[in-house]
Amino acid sequence: MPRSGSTAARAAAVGAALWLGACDRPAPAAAPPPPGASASAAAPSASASAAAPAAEAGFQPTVPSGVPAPGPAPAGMVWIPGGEFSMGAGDPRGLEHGGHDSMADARPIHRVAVDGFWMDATEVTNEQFARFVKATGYVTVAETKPTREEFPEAPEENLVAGSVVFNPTPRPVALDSHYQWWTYIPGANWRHPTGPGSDIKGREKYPVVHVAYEDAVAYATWTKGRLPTEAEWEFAARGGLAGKLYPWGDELRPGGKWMANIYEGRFPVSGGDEGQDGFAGLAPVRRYPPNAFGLYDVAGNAWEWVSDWYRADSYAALAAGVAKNPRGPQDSLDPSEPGQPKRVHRGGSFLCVETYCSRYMIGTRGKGEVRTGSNHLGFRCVRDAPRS
Ligand SMILES: [Ca+2]
Ligand SMILES: [Cu+2]
Repeated sequence: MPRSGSTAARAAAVGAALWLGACDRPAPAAAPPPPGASASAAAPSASASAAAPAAEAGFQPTVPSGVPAPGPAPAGMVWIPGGEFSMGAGDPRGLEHGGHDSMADARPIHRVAVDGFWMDATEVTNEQFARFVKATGYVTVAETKPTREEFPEAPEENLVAGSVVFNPTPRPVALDSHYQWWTYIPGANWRHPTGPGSDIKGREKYPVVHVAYEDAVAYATWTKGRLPTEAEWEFAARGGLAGKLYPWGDELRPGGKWMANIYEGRFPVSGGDEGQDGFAGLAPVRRYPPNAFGLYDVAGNAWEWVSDWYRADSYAALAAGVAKNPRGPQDSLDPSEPGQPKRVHRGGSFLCVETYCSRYMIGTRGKGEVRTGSNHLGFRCVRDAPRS
């Protein structure tokens, strides 16, 4: 059965649907599909899984450019030298902690070259985002009343500003419908991560969440930066290693040490997140070791928007040769929800767990509808080096 990667959506505002999120997979064919889902997308794809390549097949060495940093690092950023690398993920099923998803959208593994750039060492934090809002008066999508134009069929009472929040289930459930643990909460937004009763006092160093794609772009533009492309993100996250499952190597817990904030325990049950990695729920940035480029939390904690449109088949177009600074496809197509414009999410989150979603693995891909934020989705920015 195909499974999608990414978080549930804002259309829940209208009581119509909750788009699949970065970690979520479509319901089995027997269950009523969300509006807009195509029947073919829910059909089993046994042949695809049987043909899936072995996990490490197709990776060739990473060749960093060797281009030194062009100057002192902008505040909070690290230099990513660029170079050539193999992008994508093998089929992790059968591997320890590999989960149940073939990750077919991350193949073929293909060769990519990217130029060097500066990148935020961490996900953008609440304190950073607050500075932006203070300086500009910017209002995020989640803080804005959904319009009649956007949701022509919605009952008036459902047109209320809010966002999608992970809401643990009271008891164990079958992992067949994301509606069970994602809820559209009126009043949830970056200042109120789990709803009106919550705030970000004491959470200054936590990643900002509940940002839509356009919110992330607005922030990035204000900092004179931009969002990374998917290829830049993956080159950076791999830290110069080639074909590894994680930013640090092939073991989830090298020497027993936790390297990322993911989910341990029974998903998605209330109290199920055991927090063995140090955190149940979101963590402040910089609590786990950085990768070799100095980037923190590129696996786990919060998903990150990147600038590419999501298509399940976008890597197929890059199978031959070396793609130079690829910027992704011209349009979006998630076969599970073909009507929804989606951009790619990367890195996984504190909710990733092998029983449901193993996208803490570095080459894997998530995606989300562009106007939908959630409390496990953030971003980081990059900045181009001055042309020499
Ligand atoms: Ca955790
Ligand atoms: Cu996940």
